[in-house]
Amino acid sequence: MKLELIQGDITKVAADAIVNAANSSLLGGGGVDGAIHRAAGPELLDECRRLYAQGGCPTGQARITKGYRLPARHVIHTVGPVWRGGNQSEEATLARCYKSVFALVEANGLRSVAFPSISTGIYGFPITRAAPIALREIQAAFARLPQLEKVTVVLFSSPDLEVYQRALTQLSTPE
Ligand code: AR6
Repeated sequence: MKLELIQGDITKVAADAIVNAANSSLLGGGGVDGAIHRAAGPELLDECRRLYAQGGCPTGQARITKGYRLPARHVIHTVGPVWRGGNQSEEATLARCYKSVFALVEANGLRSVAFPSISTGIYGFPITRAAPIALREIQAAFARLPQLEKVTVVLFSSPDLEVYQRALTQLSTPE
């Protein structure tokens, strides 16, 4: 089992699946969602339109599509919480996103998955609070899923990467 934290562009990552930080329409948007749709090509939007017709993806849930022109075989779309100050169960909802993604990883027999930092861009979730939630859920998935070989967290900026690296150190050496 292997967890990697890297800085980069998730659309370049070859994995069984990359995760998209989408909105509940699944019809595209800005941030990593826009980048994934641009790189995957219009066939991704066609498949997402069919999911939209079936209700899209409520916050905290996840849906899987093919990866089309991406190096990744699949895209797992999840919808993170919008940060509203921290008293609207945002932390539990963010944890639920990771659990929903790993449920699809399990159901589809995937062995490698790459995540962006869900909710910490346009949705405004403080990254220092999101990082330990993400890392804890990833560690729980490794403990639960024997099929899982590699999880990569792809941070877009070097300050974001440092936040995740610090959070990982703190999780492994709690005071
Ligand atoms: N690779 C990796 N990470 C990226 C990339 C990339 N190519 N591009 C951006 N990020 P955001 P959210 C980082 O805003 O907060 C969309 O409009 C970014 O720096 O993409 O969950 C959706 O349609 C940040 O750290 O997602 C929704 O409406 C992280 O990805 C809404 O934004 C997440 O930022 C979702 O907002």
